[in-house]
Amino acid sequence: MIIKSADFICSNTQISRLPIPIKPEYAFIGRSNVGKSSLINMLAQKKGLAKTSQTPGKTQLINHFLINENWYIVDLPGYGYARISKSKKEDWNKFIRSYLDKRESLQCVMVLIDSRLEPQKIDLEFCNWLGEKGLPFILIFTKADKQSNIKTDQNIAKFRKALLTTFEEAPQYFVTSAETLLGRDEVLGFIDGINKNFDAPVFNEDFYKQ
Ligand SMILES: Nc1nc2c(ncn2[C@@H]2O[C@H](COP(=O)(O)OP(=O)(O)OP(=O)(O)O)[C@@H](O)[C@H]2O)c(=O)[nH]1
Ligand SMILES: [Mg+2]
Repeated sequence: MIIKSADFICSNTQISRLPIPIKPEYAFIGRSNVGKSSLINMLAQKKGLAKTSQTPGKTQLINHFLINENWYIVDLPGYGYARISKSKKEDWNKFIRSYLDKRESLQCVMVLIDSRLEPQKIDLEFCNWLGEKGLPFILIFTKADKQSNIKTDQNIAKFRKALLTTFEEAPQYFVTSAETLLGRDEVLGFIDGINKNFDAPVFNEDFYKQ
């Protein structure tokens, strides 16, 4: 897929204010600092489209980016950020989970996993929650430029093995680097395949006009 345009559309804390769900949408989610915003900028080939930071907790809203005037990338706040209060964490959980569960046009949840780490409980739990809800998801391993391919492959194998204790089949996955563009064509190709089969969902227009 060739990216001709990538535009920031809106940031939201209210689900009722999201863009009308008539275009296919892909949510990028994962632990704080895993590289969600960097990956989005890499896919779009537009530096600064999504705000990145060395300090975890940078993305705090549901951010919609329109690609090729045809589909949305959604940048979500990271989970597992230790330095926020328990009540804020619970707010995050409620808000993001209700977005993921209710968004009619959401095609696939892109779960980002740091390829440098052994399987993390919080990531496995999140995948299991998606599985329980029947939400389609894939894994995107990030920051592959930071260590050897052998190490990356080992961590991926461990993560997939851990998922197979609860899933019958391990989900599809991609290995990426925002620095080297590794995995860019593959992730965009995956999205393109889904977009081609997209039928605009039936939705309650009044809800989105409030
Ligand atoms: N070497 C390398 N660094 C990366 C890569 N992806 C992200 N980073 C760095 O990791 C840090 C966090 O990246 P972000 O993209 O802001 O992470 P995020 O998941 O959006 O973080 P929050 O919005 O805070 O949840 C930044 O310092 C990035 O430069 C990558 O593929 N390779
Ligand atoms: Mg971010």
